[in-house]
Amino acid sequence: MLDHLGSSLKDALKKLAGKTVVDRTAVEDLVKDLQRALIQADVNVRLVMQLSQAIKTRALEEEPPRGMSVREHVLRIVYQELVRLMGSAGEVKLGSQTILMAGLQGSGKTTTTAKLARHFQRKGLKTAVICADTFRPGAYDQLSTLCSRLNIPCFGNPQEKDARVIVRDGLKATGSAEVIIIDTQGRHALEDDLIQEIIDLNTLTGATHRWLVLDAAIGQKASEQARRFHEAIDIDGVILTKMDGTAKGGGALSAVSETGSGIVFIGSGETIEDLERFDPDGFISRLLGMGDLKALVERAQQSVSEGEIDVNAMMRGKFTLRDMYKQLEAVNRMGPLKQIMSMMPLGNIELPGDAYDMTSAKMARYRIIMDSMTGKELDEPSLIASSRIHRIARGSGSTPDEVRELLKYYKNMKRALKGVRGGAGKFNMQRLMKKFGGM
Ligand SMILES: Nc1nc2c(ncn2[C@@H]2O[C@H](COP(=O)(O)OP(=O)(O)OP(=O)(O)O)[C@@H](O)[C@H]2O)c(=O)[nH]1
Ligand SMILES: [Mg+2]
Repeated sequence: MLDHLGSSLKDALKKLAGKTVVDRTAVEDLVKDLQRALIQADVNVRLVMQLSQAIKTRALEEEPPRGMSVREHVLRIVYQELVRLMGSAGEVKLGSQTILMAGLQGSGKTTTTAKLARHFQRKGLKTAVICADTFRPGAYDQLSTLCSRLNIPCFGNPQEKDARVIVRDGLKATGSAEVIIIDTQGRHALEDDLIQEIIDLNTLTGATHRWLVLDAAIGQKASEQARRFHEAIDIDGVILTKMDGTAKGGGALSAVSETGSGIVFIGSGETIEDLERFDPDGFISRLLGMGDLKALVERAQQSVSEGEIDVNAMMRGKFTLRDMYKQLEAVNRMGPLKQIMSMMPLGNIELPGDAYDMTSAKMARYRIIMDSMTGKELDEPSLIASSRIHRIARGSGSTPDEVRELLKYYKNMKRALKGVRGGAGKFNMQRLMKKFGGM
């Protein structure tokens, strides 16, 4: 996500870290580097100027808090101002609500509607969706296919040409749901009848939230869209999609300031699970390579609660074949390992290269092999000597070499995960926080 911006910001900070004294020239250099990085990422120039002015003034005028070096002081200011640039996170409550989705064609409304439904369903809320898109052929099928996989009711009527009628009927049909999400049509450009329709739907539903879905790749044009939709229906939250695929999310990021509302979620991939609650602190920490422990822990907890994987135990250093088995199963749910690991503090862990690009075929193979192991072997992999390897190979219809390969993969994983632990053999929170806070 915004890899290029991340690495140029990191470079700018590294440069500062390498300087013997942090004086006016050093601050000015840093500010110039930051400006260049942000403008390249398509962040609105006016915002960049505001930000760099604020950093410069604060860095040169504010006294560093006691016990903090000038360098740390400047880094902290950069961090704080970048967080401020993102705006605060938009509010998401866990209660009864109706959410109206707005956005241009292809921005990701339908996908995000399903992702959101999944999000609220996970939180234990009874959720339903309405397809009010009468423009796109197959709109109802697209949404209802996504929803049926999740067992989420989806109301629609492909024969009806008036979205207002569909929504009126839909509200009746989905009345018992706590969360109702309404997917609407998109057009190439902002046409007046599209705007009028969304105004009508807003009035009709008395929507609790009006969320604007913006494709992160559209750059500066995002501002105009955001402004038009905001004027029409008073947007109170923005969802940035396709943050996984773009180098220039800065344009969309800047557009958020047009609505005066915060970013509520970020879409970071095509699967239903690729939706993250936006958190400005975490977002900037990650961008700057400080890792975002919070997001990791949240994600990890989510999967634990579904009986999947205990990342905390893993971090305490306990990692058996059984854990690996669960881990392989959880990878699908949690997203690619690489993405999970990018949320961890920088430099804390180095996974073996092949851990990242394990194919799903191989993952399935490994699971079959592990299915032929006994419970005891899964819990105590050291038991698995040559004769057991042959037995497992026979039982799973694989070769002894394949079993050895799996064991080798396991050992590599285990060794790599040890890197996360502190010196005392326990997961050392203090050390981690020091790394985290000390940048
Ligand atoms: N990589 C990536 N792709 C996404 C994301 N969100 C949506 N997409 C893809 O973007 C394309 C368009 O998504 P839709 O959800 O159909 O967009 P829409 O706004 O409903 O489009 P219309 O109904 O035609 O207005 C699809 O191929 C999605 O899979 C995301 O966060 N990351
Ligand atoms: Mg759609």
